[in-house]
Amino acid sequence: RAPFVSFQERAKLATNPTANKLFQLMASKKTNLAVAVDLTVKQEILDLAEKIGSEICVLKTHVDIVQDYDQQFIKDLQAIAAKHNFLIFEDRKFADIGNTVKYQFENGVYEISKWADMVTIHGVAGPAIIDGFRESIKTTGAGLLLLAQMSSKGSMCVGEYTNQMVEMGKSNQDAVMGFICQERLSAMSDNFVLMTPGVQFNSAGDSMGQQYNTPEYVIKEKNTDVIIVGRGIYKSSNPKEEAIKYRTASWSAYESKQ
Ligand code: S5P
Repeated sequence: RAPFVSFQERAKLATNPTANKLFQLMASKKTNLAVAVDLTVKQEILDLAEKIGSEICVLKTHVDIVQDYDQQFIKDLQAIAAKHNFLIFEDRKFADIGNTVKYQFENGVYEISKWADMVTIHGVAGPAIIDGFRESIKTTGAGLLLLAQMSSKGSMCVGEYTNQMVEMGKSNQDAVMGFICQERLSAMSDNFVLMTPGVQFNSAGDSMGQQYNTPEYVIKEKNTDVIIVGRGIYKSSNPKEEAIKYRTASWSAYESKQ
């Protein structure tokens, strides 16, 4: 396994401002738990964010599933993020040509570029997709997360495609803050944040292809940095208590690597 480098040290190596911010935040708040809040009513998202905000480093959204989305929702979410000190990750999975993703990022109903600290990107269209983000992230310092691997069954983000995504990140280190992946590959240098979805304590998967691993397995065995937990927390009858369990498990797994 690659030698252990602490989040404090990784912050110094970071080449993207949001990667730097997130490494520092994780080190000071002592949490490497990100929560995927895939709820469809804005008040439910805000209530959950308020409940679990103290436990997390990142809150991940899919704003296009929110039925009553408006700009006030974002203002409220940002206020909770500031109060509890976490970053906002819009999991938009942009995948088109540079010119189109520029519109999708900056315009439309959501105006994602105005508020997201980080967004996800697929590489199917080739590296020039990153040019669609350059102008607006120059002012906001937002980070791009490249989908190098996926958690779902039969994912085609494997092999040479995965290697190419890592190369795309390395050639665009100013804009790219890290990867969504299932394992640390030797080519993934320490300046990148590695975030892993498909995490749950007690489930093998769902009926639509999702596959799960435990926090310990992902952070310790697969050596990534951040776990992304969705249904394991937001579907729980006590999300706060559950978030504390995931936070504790993933933080001790991180500390055990020292
Ligand atoms: O490979 C991936 C990448 C992502 S970003 N697999 C995923 O599941 N995700 C996202 O992580 C997915 O869109 C969802 O928001 C979250 C996982 O949710 P859960 O309920 O299965 O934990």
